[in-house]
Amino acid sequence: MTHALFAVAAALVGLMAIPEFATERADADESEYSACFAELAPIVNDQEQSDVVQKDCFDDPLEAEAFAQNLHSLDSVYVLFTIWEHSNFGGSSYEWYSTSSCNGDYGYNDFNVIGWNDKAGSARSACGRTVNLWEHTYQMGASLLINGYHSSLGVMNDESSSWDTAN
Ligand SMILES: [Ca+2]
Ligand SMILES: [Ca+2]
Repeated sequence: MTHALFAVAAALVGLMAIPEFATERADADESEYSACFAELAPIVNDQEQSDVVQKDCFDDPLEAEAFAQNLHSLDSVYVLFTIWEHSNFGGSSYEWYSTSSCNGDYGYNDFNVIGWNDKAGSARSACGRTVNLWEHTYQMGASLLINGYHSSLGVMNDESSSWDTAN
């Protein structure tokens, strides 16, 4: 093998090694990402929290975005409340919506159930609703009123454990 060919071969090995490493990293990050969309029924009578009518979760951001675009284009879908893992609406997300209307009482009592305890870093209420984001499960402890987009949660960052509609 000439020196020139050896150099080319060495360069190719180097080029092949780097993308492989990058792919492994991307896979590792991707497996931790999740975006969920859960349909809630309004709380009726003595119910403690909303029934979850259906839930769709994705670990691929592009699939999640495609699902969200379709979901949000439907006239019968009313997004209620969304939390994101990081500030500025970054990382994984969990969205709750209704298919009846923006009215009624809604809530979710325990973020442990969905792997979101003490995790959210930003939040958004929609449908003209104000939401209480609670420090503890079952609407206990301190609460932060969420009205529209909150790009950071201040003292409630990585502390929230439940939510319900405040008005
Ligand atoms: Ca967080
Ligand atoms: Ca908590």
